[in-house]
Amino acid sequence: MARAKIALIGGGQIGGVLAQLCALRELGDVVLFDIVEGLPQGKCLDIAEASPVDGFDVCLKGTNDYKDIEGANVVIVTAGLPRKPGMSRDDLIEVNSKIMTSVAEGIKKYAPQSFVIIISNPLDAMVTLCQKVTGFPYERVIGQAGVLDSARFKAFIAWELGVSVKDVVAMTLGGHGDDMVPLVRYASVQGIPVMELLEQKYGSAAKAAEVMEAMVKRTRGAGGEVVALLKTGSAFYSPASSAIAMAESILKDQKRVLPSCVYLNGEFGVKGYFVGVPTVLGEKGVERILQFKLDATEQAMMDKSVNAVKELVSSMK
Ligand code: A3D
Repeated sequence: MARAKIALIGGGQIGGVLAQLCALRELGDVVLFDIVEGLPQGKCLDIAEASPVDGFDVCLKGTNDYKDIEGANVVIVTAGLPRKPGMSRDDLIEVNSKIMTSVAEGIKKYAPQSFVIIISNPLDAMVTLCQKVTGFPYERVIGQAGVLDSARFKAFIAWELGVSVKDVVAMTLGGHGDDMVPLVRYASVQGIPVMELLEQKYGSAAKAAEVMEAMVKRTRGAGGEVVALLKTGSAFYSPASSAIAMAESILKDQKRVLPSCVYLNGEFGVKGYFVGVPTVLGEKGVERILQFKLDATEQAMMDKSVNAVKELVSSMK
């Protein structure tokens, strides 16, 4: 059976880690595209020369020609500028919209059957734009944000409670901005509510709420925390890992439940916008959106986050 083909558009910080993860996990052959000559070729050669050490059998090709992505099963897009300290994701909209338009045209022409996972910011707007330009069915154009935002939330909970990250279940909904919605009520350690464990640790509900509030705040600002430390760009290891989990679920038909930025047609009270919600990702792309009831506070936070997405999208027009 032929190996899957994964096209990575953007060979910068995230693109390079994506290529390496695809190779290490033998997810498929990799084509890394960038407009900068030599950059994708150099990164692919570098990763390929580690193959005898790491023991992976996949082909890696760096390119500046869209033709090379022909026949890709999955395309992951990171083309675009990242944030620098003091910038919001939304500040990137003008320049990254132009880049995304050209990228989407390339994907439409050379990989018309592919599943597309967007990482470029501002995420919710870039997914919207990519779907519009490609005209691909909604189940084939999705954005990575929720897997990472949820991973950050899970990591903070695990560190706070001194338990393995593997045993924490937690999720964020909404847009990939400061108004994202970390779901406290459903956060658990193997089903045991996190709030109950925090209350045991600190001896009062008030202190538990305070500690959780700090974790929610840190989750919302986690991207900015990394930007402030790096100074020259934004997070790249964790966004790459997150998109790989989505690609793997599609390529291997795992049907994992992963929060993804997808087109909503009435789900969670949202119609006509791409917003982060729990989805089942499998061989057909977005196979299902898992709906559940939000309480009044959660719904209010979701509405606020969705309004921010609407404003962002309308600023693109
Ligand atoms: P960076 O290292 O600058 O890589 C971007 C690459 O895009 C560069 O190599 C550019 O040469 C390339 N590029 C520019 N224009 C084009 C074009 N027209 N066609 C193809 N390639 C082009 O950035 P990065 O990898 O750190 O980040 C990439 C994007 O991901 C940025 O927009 C970030 O803001 C975004 N990002 C998203 C998340 C999410 O969780 C959603 C997290 C972190 C970063």
